[in-house]
Amino acid sequence: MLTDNMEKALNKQINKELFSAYLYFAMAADLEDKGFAGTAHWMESQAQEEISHAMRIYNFINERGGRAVLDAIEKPKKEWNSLKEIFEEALEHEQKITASINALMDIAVKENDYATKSFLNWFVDEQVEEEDSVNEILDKINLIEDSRNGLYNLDKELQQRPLMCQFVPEGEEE
Ligand code: OFO
Repeated sequence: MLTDNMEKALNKQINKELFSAYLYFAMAADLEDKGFAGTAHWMESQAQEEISHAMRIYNFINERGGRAVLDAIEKPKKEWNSLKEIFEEALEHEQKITASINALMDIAVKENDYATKSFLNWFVDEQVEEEDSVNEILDKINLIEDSRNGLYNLDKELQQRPLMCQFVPEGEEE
């Protein structure tokens, strides 16, 4: 059984993961509008991953006999000034999510909730990856500066990231 405190904190994290998805979809839409189709694709994949993080927590709450409760999702920003600004903000956001996962872990440790601690370990590792992948792209953007060639190649590289799932509109299936 989850304590009320742990359950509430996990539910808040569902909302944060869904906001992450919202934020990355908003970034993808802005990137698409600015002509960075490959980078927009990378962000769409990132947004899908965030939904899967929310689902993981939702399933865990249910498995532990708790009650998943959904709250309103904050409205994300619509526009950014540059590619660099988008990735700087994404990194800042991931750092906040890392802090939030650490705070959840603190609760689990304080409450001697071994099952939640074990569940959260996956998220602790995932956050290292999340920050690292955004940081890596940011480093490349800083190296490229305003080189059109460099931006073109980076956009092509980011296009390679696979989506977690493909949504095929009804009637368009193969
Ligand atoms: Fe769910 O890791 Fe990003 O936010």
